[in-house]
Amino acid sequence: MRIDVITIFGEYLAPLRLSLVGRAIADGLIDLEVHDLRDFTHDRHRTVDDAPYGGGPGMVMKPDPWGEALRAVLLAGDPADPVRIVVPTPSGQRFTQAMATEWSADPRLVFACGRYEGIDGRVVPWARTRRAGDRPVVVEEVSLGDYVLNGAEAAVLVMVEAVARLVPGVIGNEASHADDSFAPGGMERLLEGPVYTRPPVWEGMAVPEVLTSGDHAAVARWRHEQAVTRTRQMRPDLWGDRDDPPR
Ligand code: JEB
Repeated sequence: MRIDVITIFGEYLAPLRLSLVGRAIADGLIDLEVHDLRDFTHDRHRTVDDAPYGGGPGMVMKPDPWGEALRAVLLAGDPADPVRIVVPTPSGQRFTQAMATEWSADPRLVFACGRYEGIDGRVVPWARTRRAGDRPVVVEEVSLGDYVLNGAEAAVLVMVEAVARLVPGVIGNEASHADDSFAPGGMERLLEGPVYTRPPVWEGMAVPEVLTSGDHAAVARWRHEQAVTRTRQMRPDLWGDRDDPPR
């Protein structure tokens, strides 16, 4: 998978070269290309922002550098590959695990990182008129959640990590897949309960006895029970109006 990120703060993406995603990049499973939006300006000051039409506070990202950057990035890579452009914005659709799963099968993702009050409103509709090879480019405006960031870069760190761990061949991915589909937190839409490791007693607190019993069925039942309790308590929105069938 090739991932392009267009940003004025390339250094912000450096942590993606660490840990699991970093290994996937080093192994050639993911090709991460970070582009400086200012390289697509033509004035002495490499200007990417301007005052908003209609007035109001803050600045807006100019469409010109975005048009040039996106054109250049769409021309790069394998012309046979379809391209999905992701535009993080507080007014986008909520990013979900289902999106991460869908995107993890894509050959190309392009992240467009806005700053200031966002990107000129003509850029997304324009990008939807572009084609990659013979296919229309898919453009998705996506939000991490209902809180305000200063720009898209932190959101891109999150989205790339969520996607990269699902890319076939990424280390640690085989075992986690089982987790994602069956265990709490997966398709069942249950939160995970507490987890424990050694020592068996810490600060006077013992590990729940069932976990050291060797009774695998009892362990599975207990974990499910914990997951149900935790989900109803912390995330009634996930639990919805389900009842609690015995296991
Ligand atoms: C993403 C961003 C800004 C109003 C307009 C612009 C670009 N969950 C999220 N919160 N905030 C963002 C986000 C995501 N994804 C986000 C891109 C940009 C915020 N801003 C700042 C703040 N308020 C500019």
